[in-house]
Amino acid sequence: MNIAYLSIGSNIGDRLHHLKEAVRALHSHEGIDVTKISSIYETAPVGYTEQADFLNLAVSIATSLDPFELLAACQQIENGLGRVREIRWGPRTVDLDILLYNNDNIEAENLIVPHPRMGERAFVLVPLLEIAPSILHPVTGTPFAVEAPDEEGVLLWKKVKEVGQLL
Ligand code: A4P
Ligand code: MG
Repeated sequence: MNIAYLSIGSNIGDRLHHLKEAVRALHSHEGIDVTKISSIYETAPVGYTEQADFLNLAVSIATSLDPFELLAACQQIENGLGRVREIRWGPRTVDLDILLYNNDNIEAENLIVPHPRMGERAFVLVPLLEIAPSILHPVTGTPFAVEAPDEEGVLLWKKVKEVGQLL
């Protein structure tokens, strides 16, 4: 079994509903078990800033899927929840990114793992470190550090303690 960490975000419509639907869809996939879930954070948009605040969370999964199958499953879930790709880094009903997959270092055209921008994004790291506080970067072997998360606009929005709360 493989262990992967995913980041999930939404900033359109009923954001909590979209996160729940994404977690449910992951969990109901026969090759995926959602094993840990972070609290939900409200986060200021990064990259393209003329858009609404996001809700973000992180999950840990146990999966029999290889990384490319997992990417396809994530994209299927995004599409199923009505995601339309218009602006890069722009508004989205739901976005599922693969942060880490075991200790793999993948540099394919359609998949880069560890996620290339995760180390500098508090909206990714604050939820991730909540469920995996001692995790190390698979390539550098160093811990991930969040600098001044509050100043980067990441606020606890809903405390979540177990996966069942979002199913
Ligand atoms: N891709 C490559 N590596 C991966 C990976 N590890 N996980 C490819 C998932 N996808 C990966 O992604 C574009 C392409 O990335 C995919 O076709 C896939 O083959 P996308 O989801 O279609 O587009 P995107 O999400 O707009 O682009 P990207 O580059 O994934 O954006 P980011 O870096 O994920 O940023 N601000 C806040 N506060 N919260 C957010 O959640 N999200 C973004 C998106 C920007 N600002 C945000 C947030
Ligand atoms: Mg994405």
